[in-house]
Amino acid sequence: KKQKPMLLWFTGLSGSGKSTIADAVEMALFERGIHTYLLDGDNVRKGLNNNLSFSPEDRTENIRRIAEVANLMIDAGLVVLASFVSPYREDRENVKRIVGYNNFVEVFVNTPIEECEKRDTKGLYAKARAGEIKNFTGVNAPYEAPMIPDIEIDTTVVSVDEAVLVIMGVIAKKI
Ligand code: GGZ
Repeated sequence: KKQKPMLLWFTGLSGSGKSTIADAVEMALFERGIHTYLLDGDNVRKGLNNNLSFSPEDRTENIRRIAEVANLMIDAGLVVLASFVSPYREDRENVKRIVGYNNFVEVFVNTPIEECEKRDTKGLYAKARAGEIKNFTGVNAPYEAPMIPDIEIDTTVVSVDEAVLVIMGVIAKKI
């Protein structure tokens, strides 16, 4: 059976668990023989977008380029997973417009900032609190939560495995 290409967009704070869940969903899709590509900060901000900062303008450009790349991958027939803070509602709306509303699933990883900050896997919250990083989302830069995400996950309530089941359930109907 031919797979339906689409974009699964994970948005949320640094440390919310976006990439962990996206990785796990990608594995579950792989097990079903579905061809995927995962876009995240590690493979995008180090290459294609290595000239972009975390200013509002550069974040908008970051997300725009990612949407255009995802759109090409959708053309190639892939299920694309994208894991980015993407803090601006307008930028996420633009992603939907670029790839087409029917190809877009928004997953809001809504882990409370207290938990993200407690994890602080990269020590970035501590640096931001110390004033060493300006424009850090949730500390001194805004995060505009989705109003009506397709899926919402709080990792203090739901395990990674449970999150995968929820997401697979939603996309199984579309794929
Ligand atoms: C937010 C930052 C910042 C600032 C560096 N604000 O936990 P991480 O480390 O791996 O994920 C964060 C990542 C965010 O990059 P994105 O491309 O997803 O951001 S956006 O969608 O807003 O363009 C964090 C790290 O980069 N990081 N500085 N100031 N996150």
